[in-house]
Amino acid sequence: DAGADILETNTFNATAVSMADYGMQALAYELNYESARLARDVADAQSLVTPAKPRFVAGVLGPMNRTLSLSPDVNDPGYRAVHFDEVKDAYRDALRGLIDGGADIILVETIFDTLNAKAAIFAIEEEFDARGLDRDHRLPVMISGTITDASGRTLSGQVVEAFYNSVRHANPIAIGLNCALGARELRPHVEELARIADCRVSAHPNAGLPNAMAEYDERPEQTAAFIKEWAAAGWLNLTGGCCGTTPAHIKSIADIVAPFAPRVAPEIEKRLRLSGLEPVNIGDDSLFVNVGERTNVTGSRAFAKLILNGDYTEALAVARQQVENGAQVIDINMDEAMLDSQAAMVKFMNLIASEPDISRVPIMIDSSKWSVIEAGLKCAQGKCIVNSISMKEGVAEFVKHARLARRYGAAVIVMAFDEKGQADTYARKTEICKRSYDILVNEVGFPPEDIIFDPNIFAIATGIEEHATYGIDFIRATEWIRQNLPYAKVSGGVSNVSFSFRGNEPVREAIHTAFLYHAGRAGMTMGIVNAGQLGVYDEIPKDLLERVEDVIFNRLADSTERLVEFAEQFKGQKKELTEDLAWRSDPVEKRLTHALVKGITQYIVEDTEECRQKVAANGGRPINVIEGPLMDGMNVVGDLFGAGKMFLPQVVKSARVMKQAVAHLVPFIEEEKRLSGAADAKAKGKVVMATVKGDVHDIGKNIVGVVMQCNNFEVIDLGVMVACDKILDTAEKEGADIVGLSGLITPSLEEMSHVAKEMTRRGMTQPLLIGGATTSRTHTAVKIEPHYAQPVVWVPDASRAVGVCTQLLSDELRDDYVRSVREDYVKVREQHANKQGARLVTLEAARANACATDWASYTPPAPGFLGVKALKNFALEELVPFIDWGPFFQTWDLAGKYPQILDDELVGASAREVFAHGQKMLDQIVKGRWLTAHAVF
Ligand code: THG
Repeated sequence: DAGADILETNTFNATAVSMADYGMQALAYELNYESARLARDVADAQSLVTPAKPRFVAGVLGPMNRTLSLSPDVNDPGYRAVHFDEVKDAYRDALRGLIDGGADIILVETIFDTLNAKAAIFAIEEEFDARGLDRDHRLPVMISGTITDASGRTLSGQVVEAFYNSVRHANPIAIGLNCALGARELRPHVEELARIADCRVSAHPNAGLPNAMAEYDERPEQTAAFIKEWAAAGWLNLTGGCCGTTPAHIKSIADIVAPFAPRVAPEIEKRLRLSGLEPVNIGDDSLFVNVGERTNVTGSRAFAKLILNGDYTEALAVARQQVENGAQVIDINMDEAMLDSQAAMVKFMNLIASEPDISRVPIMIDSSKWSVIEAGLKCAQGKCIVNSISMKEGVAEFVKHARLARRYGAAVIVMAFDEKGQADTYARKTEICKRSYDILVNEVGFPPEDIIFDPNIFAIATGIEEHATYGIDFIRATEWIRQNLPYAKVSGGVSNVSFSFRGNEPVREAIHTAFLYHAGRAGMTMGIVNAGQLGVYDEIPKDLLERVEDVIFNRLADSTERLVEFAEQFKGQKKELTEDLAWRSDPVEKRLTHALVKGITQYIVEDTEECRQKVAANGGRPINVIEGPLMDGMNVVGDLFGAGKMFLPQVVKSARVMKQAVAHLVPFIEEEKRLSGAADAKAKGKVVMATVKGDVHDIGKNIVGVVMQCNNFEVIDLGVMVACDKILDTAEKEGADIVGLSGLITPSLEEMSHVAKEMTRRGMTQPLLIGGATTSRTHTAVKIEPHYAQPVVWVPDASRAVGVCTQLLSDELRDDYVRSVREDYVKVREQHANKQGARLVTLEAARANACATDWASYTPPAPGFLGVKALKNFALEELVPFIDWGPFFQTWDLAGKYPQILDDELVGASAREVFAHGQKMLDQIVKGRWLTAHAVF
């Protein structure tokens, strides 16, 4: 009725993975089937009414409550709560229901982790195949991601273009964005999609952000006004509404965009479009792309040793150095006889996913075993390169691997191998590449720009006659491929070429540099290289260069002998490895901040210890290190996150560094307690806390736990997804003094109200604390506190937890504090009720209600005087009663966090005192900012 062309099924979380929380996984198919059928009936009925405007059903596959790219455990970044195949199977089951129920379109939406979406795409391809739906009969697929951070990235850290590169293989009829922060914030990202997408572009935003009561205030005409601009700019083909939008919103949107022509997709150049967290697009105008070779157990003894010893922290440092040294892609290879290669690949890939400065770049998954490659592909949200496929086991295997690579959304390296073996001459190299190309492009339908040929770089200057032409044959084959196989790229393992000079690093470097210079000019797109060990062609000593090039081009009969002899003088020289360690000479406080911002754990224990000693030397206590420099560092992280300059995976890393620093200090804090005899004394109080049922978010809660323990509270943390009974049983059994509830998602608000009611029913007496990103003072006052007669307190962030608990458990402070909170909440409820009375009306209604004036029959009174009148000699105190402080306190959010300011301290205070107090409070808020980032979780 509102004018929508497409109806979405209400199946957002109807997958076995999500429904398992409720023991309803077996119902996933049925939920999808019935939902699609319902929408089908409505759409068909409406289509009969308006035959000129047929209505369609979009079967929705939502994002799930478990995510493949992020670890839910801060202490174990390699852990995953769910696996690719599980996610894929769950989507497939849901999809069957949607298709059987009559969906016209499959819509994968609200994607915050691209890897989940890739599993959905895989399931879609599988199901279409299973139903024998060929290219002309498959249902159209729409893909829609969501940008959740001010940083303009998905929750799992991808920028919009990287996201698009990761899902383009679905051949969607439309790519879009939905949900999240609302239309206002979405604008630049829709614009970006409109610029880069070669399919249609869609956007269905939320009605802005919810208010404190989890309700949406944005009115239909406001949402529509934003969308109108996008339609007018020619960015949109489809639009609509997500959370908080109503039929009235859909009507406003449909009406407002009706006059505008749909976007016309621009001509998008065929490029090899890869991605990590960021896109890497490689075309003819691109510079040579360095692929880091060091994360290869067969290519680096050092890396092999780290992996075999299970030292993954240092192994990650190798990957990071590759990126720092200029690798734009990293090659990962775990093929080693003494290793469970598949397990090592999965572990390393998952760890890399938690390292934003590594996973920024695309990954080349290198293995001679297909199963290892496939296991690696299941861990990457970005668009990877498979290294490699070839015809060595026949055409059937080659085609099968190519199809699978495509289904995972990866580009491929094709080695110049066939059933007879590896191509070693120019003729064999070109013949095999041509044959592979034709099969891939014509039979498999593989995009030619995603094919990267490797015409085999073999060692030169080996002294074996047949090897003399290896260098020049590779370069000539490269030239031929680039001229004859449109859009295909060329790569190679560069360090192979110099194997016969192993141990002579300067000469190897010169060979690599010269070889790359010439191969690059011939059209070599990328190379697997030691990124930190490439020189500058012009800086190779001329005499050495001449001998190197003699070998590469096979110019003289004795090229090899001449180079070998000349190379002798460079033996044993080593090149210094440089890592940027300038920050290590900064003062310790600055180093801590640097480590927190950059997420570097390497020196955190030694720096924390140095800081602890420094603080101790000045008479301070170990806790001061946490409350001072570490909190300051986290302030910086919070500020950067707030400003969109850091994104979630980076902040998670910071939290991990913070955790290690705190872990180092805890024994010192305990020792201090023991020495002061405090350990014998009773802990300040016992707090039972949990993330409520239905919610898995716990970073903020974990930080509250650490801070509380540092302050001598005993904390029993029940973890996440904790049922009400378990929380309250534990609180009773343990004789807890306080119960704390945490939650991030909106449904948790209701669960918290439920817990409050249960506490009343059980006749409990413990104060109840409420915290987490969607909780608010208003919600607590209006929806929770009325259900429980004992103290209920909203705790805005972890820095307040200690203060609140101390006051609640102190014999002297408790009564006053509880009274002030209560009075405050009464006031909040009154304000809220008043607001409810004054419901917003439509613009038309407001205009109709305009004040009718009658100027004709009105005679204004003459003013008492004319001109300027100066009021002088007023004391500030005299003015204070006339100032409305409300806006001041609201603007700075002082009223919520410091209710006592309004109530007690400043009654009768002078203006100067009010300002001084305000200044102090602002200071604390600024200091407290570090926690807002965590509260977001
Ligand atoms: N084509 C494709 N993939 C490949 C290769 C290729 N992957 C592996 C390899 N070849 C490319 N990678 C390397 C990595 C390291 C070295 C050579 C090639 C190397 N390593 C030193 C050595 O063996 O002397 C190791 C020294 C050390 O232990 O640090 O040279 O051709 N598609």
